[in-house]
Amino acid sequence: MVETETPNWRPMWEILGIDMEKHDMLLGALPEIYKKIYIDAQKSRPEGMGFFEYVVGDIHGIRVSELVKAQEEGKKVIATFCLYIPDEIIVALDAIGVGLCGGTNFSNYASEGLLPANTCALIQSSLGFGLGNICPYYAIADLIVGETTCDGKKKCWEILGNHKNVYVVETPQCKDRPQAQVHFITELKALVAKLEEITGNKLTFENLKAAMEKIQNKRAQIRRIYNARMNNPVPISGKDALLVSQVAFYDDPDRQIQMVGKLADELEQRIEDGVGAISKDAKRILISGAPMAIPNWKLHHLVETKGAAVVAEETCTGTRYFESEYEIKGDTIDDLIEVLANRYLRINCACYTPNSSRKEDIIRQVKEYKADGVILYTLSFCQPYDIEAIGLEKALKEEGIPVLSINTDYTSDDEGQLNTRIEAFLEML
Ligand code: BJ8
Repeated sequence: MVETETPNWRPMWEILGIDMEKHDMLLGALPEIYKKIYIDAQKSRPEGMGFFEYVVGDIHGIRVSELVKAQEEGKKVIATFCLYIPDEIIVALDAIGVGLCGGTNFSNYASEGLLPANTCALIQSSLGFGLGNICPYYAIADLIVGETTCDGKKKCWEILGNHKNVYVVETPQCKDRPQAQVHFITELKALVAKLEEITGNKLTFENLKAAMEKIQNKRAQIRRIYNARMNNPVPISGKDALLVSQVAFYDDPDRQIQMVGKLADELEQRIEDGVGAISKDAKRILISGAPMAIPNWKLHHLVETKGAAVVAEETCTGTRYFESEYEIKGDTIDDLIEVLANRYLRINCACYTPNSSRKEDIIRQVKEYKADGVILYTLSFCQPYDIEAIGLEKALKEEGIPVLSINTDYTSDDEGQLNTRIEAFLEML
């Protein structure tokens, strides 16, 4: 992790009501994990990763201080958990969006007794961060926006709502139906009304259009990183690309446009110069499945320490975040909201039925990223992704695509077994 002098953030955390003892433990452990995974295990990293390293190195500091300052100036902080909640609406209303999610089991102690043991790691972790007062992004949020995707999350909002200001968007279940579009538009308008009430600002055609342009630009920069990953040798490791995506969820969109854009420039130059982050002969792996919230770097680390390269992620912390571009067209707010609804309903998530386009996305991406094999990644006790993985494994094999299914959690208990299975899979490719 970059050794830079960081200001003393303790007074800020104390004002936010952070449990300092637990927080010290959390931040105390992170640099070592980061060093092992990112510094010691990698060579030939792009220089542009320095910025992302700095952001992670001060994960609860500088960005939180920006949010505190923005709140003092009257802005609101809106926290979300799912790609289905449009950033565009939050930005248009001059609020700040932060993606909240838990990628470590460190926080699970705080959700113990509130969730059954057979709850997915992501929900256990997220709820623990929220209730344990160890995440300043939770502490500072003026509103937490949930959604009705999987059952575990639905129940999580009820528990969280006893302690925080929570609003739930009802995402439709059969997203391909015409009535789902009508319903989602109604829900998005209700979200607009809620956010107008919280922010005191009014949605206009102009501010929504400007926000859509900004968010599309942010996504376009991330797409450039992914486009670069289609090359051989791959100019950036999967681990580093994952970090870029994870940071994108909570950093300032304008800064992201600039810094991700700068990194993309560097990667494009690396391609021209034939510089790779991982050997040209490395096996190329596409990972598909559940999102990987920061600091969940487990699977990428296991794959890349075996000499392979993760070249893309068909996940919400991967391609689902930036694919489904849209044309900004229309003359009214309603027109723009319809464009947004159609775009978001195209995100292929296992919580919806049917979700057959996900298979098509994976097959297309295997070709685009020239992947030698696919790893289907599911979190233990996540039924939607688990069930889809069975059908996808069969379907991909029928297409002649080598596939490995991995079901895991945030612990390191299964690393020995996973190492053996991943090694065998890579040898077979
Ligand atoms: S659009 S993937 S961000 S819902 S792993 S909590 S599904 S039990 S996260 Fe997601 Fe939106 Fe879909 Fe993307 Fe439930 Fe499964 Fe846990 Fe999950």
